[in-house]
Amino acid sequence: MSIWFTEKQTENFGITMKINKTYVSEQTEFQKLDMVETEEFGNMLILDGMVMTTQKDEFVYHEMVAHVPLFTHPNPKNVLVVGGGDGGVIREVLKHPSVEKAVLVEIDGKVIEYSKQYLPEIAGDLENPRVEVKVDDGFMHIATSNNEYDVIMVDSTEPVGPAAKLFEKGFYEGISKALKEDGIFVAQTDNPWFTPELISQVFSDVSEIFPITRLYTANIPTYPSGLWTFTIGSKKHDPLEVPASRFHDIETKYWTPQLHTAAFALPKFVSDLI
Ligand code: AG3
Repeated sequence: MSIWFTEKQTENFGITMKINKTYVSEQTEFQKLDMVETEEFGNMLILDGMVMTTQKDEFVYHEMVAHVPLFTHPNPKNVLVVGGGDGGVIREVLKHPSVEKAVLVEIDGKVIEYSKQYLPEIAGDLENPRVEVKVDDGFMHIATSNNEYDVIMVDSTEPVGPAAKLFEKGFYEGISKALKEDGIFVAQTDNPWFTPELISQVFSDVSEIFPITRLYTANIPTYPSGLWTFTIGSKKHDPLEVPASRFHDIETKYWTPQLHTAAFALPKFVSDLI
């Protein structure tokens, strides 16, 4: 007998994977958390029935969330990750020597705990001395931060359940206040096939707050449609005008200096959304 997991990505469409083992299946204080071993993509974290990360393709998302804004900023020192309790974005952030302090604010301590146990190559850097982990509400953390961060990365789940308020305009206003005068933020903004309105809405909200607003994409096979988007809001530095000399050597599997720029070249039906 074999066991298969399906994420219903829409009412009528899904992605299905063969499951070898279930390590955890529990209702936390905030969401349903499953940690499983898949045959094709290694260990996988699922929240509320949605694929969050897998050992095989996690590098794409984590590198693209971290390196695009961090290379856009000339000297990022203080960095905040909202969500992202699996630690993948933090691992990438630490590859930037300018970063003195990276704060992770994750609402669900169980995500951190089980990621350390079952996704060690993703969560391993959460113990690094440059990292401060807070189990707390990211929305509240943003609301109480002023002029503190150079770069903020929003590594949230989908706009349902605990992350719904992380897609609202008021949250982006809070982010702007929490950023320094030349700060940059990035948020994962879902996919153009099944959630085109979300992309349009977020882009329009962010561009009312930030003078520079940009959308870029990456290919993530286990996420809905595989074509994922990220929205950048920046007060001063344009991700499309990064001097080549700023791209220092880092070890990556997806991000390259060429891709930093190329990721902003959008298919027509995607650029029509913004
Ligand atoms: N956060 C974004 C996951 C969104 C996936 N959506 C879905 N499967 N419907 C990923 C967290 C990785 N650190």
